[in-house]
Amino acid sequence: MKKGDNIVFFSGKKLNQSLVNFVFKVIPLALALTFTVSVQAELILEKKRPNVIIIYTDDQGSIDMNAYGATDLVTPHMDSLAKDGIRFTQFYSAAPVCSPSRAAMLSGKTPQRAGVPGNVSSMEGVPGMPTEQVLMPEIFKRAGYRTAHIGKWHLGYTPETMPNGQGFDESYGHMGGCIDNYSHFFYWNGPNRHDLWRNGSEIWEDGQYFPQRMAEEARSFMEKNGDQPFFMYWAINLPHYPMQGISKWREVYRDLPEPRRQYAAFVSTMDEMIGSLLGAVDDLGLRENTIVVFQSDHGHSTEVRGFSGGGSAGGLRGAKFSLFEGGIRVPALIRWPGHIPAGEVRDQFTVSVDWYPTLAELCGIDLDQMNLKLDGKSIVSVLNSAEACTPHETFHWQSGGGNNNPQWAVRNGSWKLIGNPIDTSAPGGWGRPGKFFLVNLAEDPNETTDVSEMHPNRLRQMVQMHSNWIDSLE
Ligand SMILES: [Ca+2]
Repeated sequence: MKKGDNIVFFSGKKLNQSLVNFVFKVIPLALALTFTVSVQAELILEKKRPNVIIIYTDDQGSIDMNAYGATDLVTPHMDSLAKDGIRFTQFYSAAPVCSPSRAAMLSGKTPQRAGVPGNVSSMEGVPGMPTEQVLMPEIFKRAGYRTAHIGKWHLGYTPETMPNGQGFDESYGHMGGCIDNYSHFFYWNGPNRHDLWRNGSEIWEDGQYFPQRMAEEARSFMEKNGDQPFFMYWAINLPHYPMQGISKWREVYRDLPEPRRQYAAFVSTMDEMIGSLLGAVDDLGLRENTIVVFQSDHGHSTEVRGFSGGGSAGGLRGAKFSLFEGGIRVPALIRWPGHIPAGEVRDQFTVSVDWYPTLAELCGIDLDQMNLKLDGKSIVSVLNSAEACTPHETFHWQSGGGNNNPQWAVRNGSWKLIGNPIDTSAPGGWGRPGKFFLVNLAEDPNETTDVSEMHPNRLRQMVQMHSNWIDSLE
């Protein structure tokens, strides 16, 4: 029944009894039925809305998974996501370090526009991600989802910038950059302090293995919320140092050389925890109606706390902190059985900021009226076809250094220019190879040779692109 029908009936001057009956009995009944049907339809629609799980790993190298080419690691559960979903080969993090990478993914904006250009403090009482940003959990919450943060945060350590202040209904984990996985004390510098929280209150779980606890929390959240669509951000703090893999995996890798041995044990421990989560998804009958996204926050670490690097970017140059490919090109996967292709590979240029509009589109959440000004673009067309165009002709990065010669990069098509490059994978210590590093990735994917002197016009053009982008931020 159309809305206008009522007006026609009520505007009639002579109403006979059957018409009166129709107006006062049939219409209300029809309206009531319509209402019931539409409410039921809404409930059904709501039930059918897919759940979202984002598994965001920490300092996992570009190829540290069998599906990406590692031959010395055991990673069946991560590989299963590639087998049952889509694997990306040119997927970038928006930053080569923890906080800005997370801020960009959760806000759909470059770290500069999200207000988190560098790592935020791991000290209680210091704010992080500006609260005026509308994060992905906030838009899912508005759409009727139950939202959870599990694991690492590293985006602010004040009540309003901790997860419950930024759109998460539930939060379990640590607020700073890294912890010891048994004592849950901050593991970077002193003063040594405890860092484990549930919904904004400090909790103590002395001696309990944090990776296992995260997997249990994830299962328990899904058990409680299986009837309502949920959005879960599992910021798993592995394989970030300290390297604390379980003894079973340390034994498996005992013959690998250091530091790969300890890193490998931690990667397989992480894989086992991911397997536990995926098992819970299956046990609860949620497999078909749950989108699982997987991504590393940036490249592997070559810091001394990680034994100067057990991770691998394969042939790619660079690591964590570097804008060479090994710092920002990351393993990334998405699975949604029956809805997106299984076992396929996508080579298009895609970026972590794309998850926000992509997941919103897949879940039927309309962002058009929200004036969000995202840098991310929906990659639903890329999911559907290996032939679809990349939505990013150009993307920009800037990292570290403040206003004093920060490292920056711009990729335009297959060309990439890095300004003030830092090579954190250089043998013998971190290197600074010149002022500019220009490369055509189609010809030199491992960024072996700077060709800026051979292509002065392109160099000039791309420096200008960067400068225009910086101007656009102000
Ligand atoms: Ca990290």
